[in-house]
Amino acid sequence: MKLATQDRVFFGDTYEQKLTKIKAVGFDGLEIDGRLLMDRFAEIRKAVQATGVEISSVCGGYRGWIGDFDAEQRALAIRDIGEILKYTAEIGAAGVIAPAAFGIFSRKLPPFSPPRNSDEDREILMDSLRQLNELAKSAGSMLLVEPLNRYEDHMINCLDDAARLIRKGGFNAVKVMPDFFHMQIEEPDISLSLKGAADLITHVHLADSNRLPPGQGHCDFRKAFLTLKEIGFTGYMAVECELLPGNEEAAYIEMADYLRTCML
Ligand code: LER
Ligand code: MN
Repeated sequence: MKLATQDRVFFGDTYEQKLTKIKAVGFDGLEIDGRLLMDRFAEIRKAVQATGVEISSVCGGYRGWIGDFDAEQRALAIRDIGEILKYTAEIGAAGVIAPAAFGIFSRKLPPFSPPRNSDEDREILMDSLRQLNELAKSAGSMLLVEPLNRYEDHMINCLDDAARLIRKGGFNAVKVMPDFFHMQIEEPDISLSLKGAADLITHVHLADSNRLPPGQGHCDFRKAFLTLKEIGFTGYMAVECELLPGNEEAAYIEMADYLRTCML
């Protein structure tokens, strides 16, 4: 298992600066925005070669959502992700992360009833996943479906929601991407859920139960990392968290050290 991080202001401006700092702070890889990956591809590839720090994964940087209510926005999401997947394959990252949708509807907040019923949601998602499975296959990469908590998405909240769709469609180039923050809210037993989706997990997001840096909430990372080892997970775990006030860089180094002790 390897540690990655999303970008931070204190990593610097150029990708050579960023990747050099990321290594010094204690990470092996960078999770990058898809738009930036495409716009600065030559610079990023050179920085990867110069530093040995990898691009672990790609998150965001496309328009719309794969489960968007708006047909045009959904088509844009599929088209943009299809393009990003080519660069993702070329740089050797695990895949492009995509929730069903982020922040378009929650069944737990007013007006409570979404404009589409669950059957229609499922049909739409299956159609998007079918198209993206083909695009990922031809690019030589993968789509990583991220379940979000009930306040951020109403379609895919648990690992099993994503796994069932992927298995039903037989989508070999689509995987499940667990995020520890969302799992603390949605999964009854994180280790059991990780085991249930074991064959589909190639990348994970790390944050504590309150979205703060790992170590600042009540997530049992030691137990979860043992489970990930048990299921044979060898991919990247990318930190996606809010920052603590104060010396952000020092706190980040401390967090990376903490994560490494949890991995022992
Ligand atoms: C949003 O809460 C989140 O976890 C992101 O990774 C969405 O892709
Ligand atoms: Mn996430």
